[in-house]
Amino acid sequence: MAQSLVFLGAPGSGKGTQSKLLSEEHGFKHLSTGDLLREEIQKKSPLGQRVDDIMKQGKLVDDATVIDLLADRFQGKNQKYIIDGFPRNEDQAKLLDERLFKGKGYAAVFFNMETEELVDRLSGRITCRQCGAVYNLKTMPPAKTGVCDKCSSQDLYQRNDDKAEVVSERLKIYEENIRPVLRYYQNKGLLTIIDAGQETSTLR
Ligand code: G5P
Ligand code: MG
Repeated sequence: MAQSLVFLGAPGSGKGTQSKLLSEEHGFKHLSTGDLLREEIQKKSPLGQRVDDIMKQGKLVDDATVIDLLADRFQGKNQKYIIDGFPRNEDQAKLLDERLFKGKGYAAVFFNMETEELVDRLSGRITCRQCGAVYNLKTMPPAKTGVCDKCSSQDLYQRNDDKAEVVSERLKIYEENIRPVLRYYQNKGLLTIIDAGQETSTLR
């Protein structure tokens, strides 16, 4: 199978933005566990109703639910993937290897950056509800205010977990869990660390 990528990093570190750029240019299939969960909430599916409150509070959804959601989108062994937002803890890293990447080549990329700037980025993020394009009101606004550059929808919204109090909970949970995940990939020789505190196009 072609080499897939696992994107690790704090909320707001640019995982989604870089996933979209790389998928468009290099043929990866982008699977964001956050996006998949938000789709379920938007559809008001039983799973969506179950996770809505958990996500509003910035807490993690249980491992089994998220790996099942991801496994449902895996299609065939010749596709290369960017897995964005999974794993969040060591158990999830093991599940990914056992269930989806068994014997397959991949690399883990850690988006490293300072917390202060993350809060600033998240407070300015807006997302298109129709196509998922991500903007930043301060640094990367759409060309026409309130209109998506990609699909012309006027449905640009602020995620409800980007409120200041929820962002601090998300960052706390991230800090509590990230080290064992990095160690897991470092021990396997699969970890690359990038400086995510720069302007957008650098990873490309
Ligand atoms: P998500 O949806 O995975 P997070 O918290 O991991 O949420 P988030 O917030 O989506 O990550 P990101 O994708 O890393 O951040 O960042 P982004 O959207 O690309 O960029 C953020 C902002 O910065 C944007 O405004 C963008 O324009 C700007 N920006 C991007 N790159 C740059 C740059 O290079 N320079 C500058 N200056 N700006 C830039 O997860 C949400 C929830 O879902 C559940 C949890 O409840 C979680 O809280 N969940 C899981 N639960 C359990 N297990 C899992 N594996 C789960 N995955 C999701
Ligand atoms: Mg994201």
